[in-house]
Amino acid sequence: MNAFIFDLDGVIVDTAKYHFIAWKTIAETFNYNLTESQNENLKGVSRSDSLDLLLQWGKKVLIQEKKNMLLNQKNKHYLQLIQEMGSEEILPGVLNILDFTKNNNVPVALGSASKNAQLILGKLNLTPYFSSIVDGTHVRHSKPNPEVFLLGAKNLNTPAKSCVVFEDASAGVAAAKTAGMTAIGIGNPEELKAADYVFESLEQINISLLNKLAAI
Ligand code: B16
Ligand code: MG
Repeated sequence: MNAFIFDLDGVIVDTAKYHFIAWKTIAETFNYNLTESQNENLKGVSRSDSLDLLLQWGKKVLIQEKKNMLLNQKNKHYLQLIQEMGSEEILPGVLNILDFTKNNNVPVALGSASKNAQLILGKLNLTPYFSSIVDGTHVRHSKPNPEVFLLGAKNLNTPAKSCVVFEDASAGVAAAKTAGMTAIGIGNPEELKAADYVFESLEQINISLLNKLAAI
């Protein structure tokens, strides 16, 4: 039996739109106009690495104290934006796959860069599906480093080669492949070329592929 490891943002729920609003507001404080296409490059990237990228694009250098202030400001705004979020925001196909894991005893972990992952899973009423939640508060290195997925595999007592990762970011797919796992890319096949399979949405994954992926 294999184990499944899910990324959060972009796979289970589309929080990227809220991260975008919050980062755009921060960028405006140093007169940088963050576009939606630039925001694509922040997907799967940790909060502090995202700020460093924004500062680099805006050609701005700040001392750590000021950076910490902006990081707190960004997260406060983001938390306000997701306050009303509920299970209606779960992406199509997610519940079907999670029910499949429950009915077939497939071990499931979360592998997310977000420090708000536990809060978000709770808002979506999805926490009971996960035997292990590994998020930005548990790892030192962010994706493409495989740490987050390797820790998930360890918590599930499953060897890396028997783990299947569902990811929307190319850095996440790279992390899964470096870990020696099977990677399912969710999104644009051009951006997720390194994945073993790519689907536009989890909804497109049928039961025969689920059985194969879970090695049932
Ligand atoms: P937070 P994932 C990532 O989540 C997001 O894709 C990325 O845009 C965000 O900056 C990062 O989490 C950190 O989030 O500010 O909540 O700690 O895709 O790895 O689930
Ligand atoms: Mg993601």
